[in-house]
Amino acid sequence: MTKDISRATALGVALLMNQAAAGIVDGLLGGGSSISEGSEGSEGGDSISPNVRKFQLNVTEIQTSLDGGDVRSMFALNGRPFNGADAIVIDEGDVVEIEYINSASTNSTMHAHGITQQGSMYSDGVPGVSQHPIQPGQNFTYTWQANEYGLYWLHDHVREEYQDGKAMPLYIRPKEDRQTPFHSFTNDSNALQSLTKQDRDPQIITLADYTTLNGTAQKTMSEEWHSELLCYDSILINNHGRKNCPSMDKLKSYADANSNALIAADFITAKGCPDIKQSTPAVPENVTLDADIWYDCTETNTTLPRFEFEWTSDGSDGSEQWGVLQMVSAASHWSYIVSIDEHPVYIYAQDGHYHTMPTSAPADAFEMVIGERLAVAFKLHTPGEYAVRVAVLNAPQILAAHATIKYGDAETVFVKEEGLPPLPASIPSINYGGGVVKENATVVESTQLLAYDAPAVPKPHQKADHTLIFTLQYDGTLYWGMSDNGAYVEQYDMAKQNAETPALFDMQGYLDASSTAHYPAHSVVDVVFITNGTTPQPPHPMHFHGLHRHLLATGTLTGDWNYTDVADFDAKHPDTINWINPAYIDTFNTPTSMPDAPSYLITRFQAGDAEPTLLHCHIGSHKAQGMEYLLIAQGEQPDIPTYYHKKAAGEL
Ligand SMILES: [Cu+2]
Repeated sequence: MTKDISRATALGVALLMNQAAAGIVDGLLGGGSSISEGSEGSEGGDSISPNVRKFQLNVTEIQTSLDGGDVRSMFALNGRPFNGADAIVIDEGDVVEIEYINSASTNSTMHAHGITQQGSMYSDGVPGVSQHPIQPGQNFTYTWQANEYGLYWLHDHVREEYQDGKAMPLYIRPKEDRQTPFHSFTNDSNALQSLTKQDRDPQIITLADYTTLNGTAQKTMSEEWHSELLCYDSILINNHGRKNCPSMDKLKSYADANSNALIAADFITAKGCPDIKQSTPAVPENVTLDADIWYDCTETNTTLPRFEFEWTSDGSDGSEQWGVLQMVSAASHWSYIVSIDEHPVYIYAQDGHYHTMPTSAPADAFEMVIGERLAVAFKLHTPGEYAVRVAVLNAPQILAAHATIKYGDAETVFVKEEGLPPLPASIPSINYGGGVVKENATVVESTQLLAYDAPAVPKPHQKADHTLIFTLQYDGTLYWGMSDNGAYVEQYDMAKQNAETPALFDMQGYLDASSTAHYPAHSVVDVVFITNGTTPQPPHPMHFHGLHRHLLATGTLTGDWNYTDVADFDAKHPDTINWINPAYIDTFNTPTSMPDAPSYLITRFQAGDAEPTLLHCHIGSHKAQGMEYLLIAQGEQPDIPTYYHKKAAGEL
């Protein structure tokens, strides 16, 4: 299967390169806010003559505010930060060409998060791995074939600047003959039709944490504070932010209920943040903490995003009507818990693949971690408007954002609580502190979904061809690392981003480099994450570039990881590993660890062709401090088009 995909991709690229050579590149730069697109090829493209979809993304710098607060510097894609949260929408099978034009003052790259890039790793957008950083005034054209479907996320991969505006969603509409899992929660023909239609043209929600400090300033300030930034201003929902300021009494009660040890009622600020001078011993006495960043809350009054759904009948004929939302977490730091008042959801896709729920019960709330994409379906029952709540989950900050869903033409009654926006008078399942308030609520975590159309797990109950045990560790207040050799805190050398020759163009030369592991192409590889150490650790959203992987098991250990390999673990803990239909994803959230309770998470996959791929924690500050590793599948590499060789050699 991998070989077929490679061939199709190579064909698509060859086609594209021929057209480029013939000067048929007709995508024009957008004058303002929209993406410019050119298109070529046959209708309903297939692997022989795919549609070629061309886009240009021009990066500039602007001054703006996305939450009604102070204006800050941001990057804009075609005139708007995050391209206004508007997605590039293509069809499964299309060849996509994205010309990334860097008109900003810092270098960058564009990674298509979740796209497997089999046979096209030269378009993975990782500095020092698949290309050089794109310098100001330069451009770079990414080309790949959409062999996947579902929701993805384009984002910069240099430093921490994706959070400053250089990111946006990308949606691949599934082929019409794709089997969907909708029948697992409804048999109603009207519902099935509507779900299929909405899945092809979904409403997309992008979530992100937002602050007036840009990524680079955050890093500089962190070193001065001896603490990461643990205090964001707002959560963006499709670029709409609102600075909320609940009463101190409320904030204190949420802090008490929050399980994170870094926040408590004794030292919470009006912004819902820890007063790190009291909570974190490493913070120097004499350091100045900016009041706007850590303490003072100034409520803003921006409008709430509203997502409307079709409501055509009064339901008296018994036919069902449903809503669908596709969501991506584009956050840089926090995990979220999400809930729609009075509308339990069936999560049916995760990281671009159809999945099913862990049990037959719908979720009153669900977790979303950085880089994760989820699709949710919910039954419409009583016309009206309902609050959508997004809260930071078990982190050292109390913060939430709101949107609404609406269907039918009933007039909405709004109620306003101190420091919050006027919200529909709907009944919540979660509160502002991320706590569950509905009785007997079902909450689904990111690691619990089951694959619906993934490939079978290779070598069930057997040892993989290659096992990598990664220890995720923490060193002091600021430094994170990971290693596959038991060494304490290996940190990825960020100077590699500017390496003379990116790894893709000298794989042999990188085999023995620091923060690098390798295995044979096409071999079955287990990656086990162990989170331990004397300091409690938060969950780490570990993201694999390249192929998706099966999530075999995750949990807490009573002692060290004392197993020779995953087959040994399986033998000693029968029925712990799901060999049948585990989640098939690209972002794996490791469980919280405590000093006496390390956590583990086991992944397996069958490697593709020879290629270098990155593995990293997606928390911006963890990645920036070195929580990153290079994985090399060794063997004969697929061909790389001349354009990318020339780019790597600095000849273009
Ligand atoms: Cu991390």
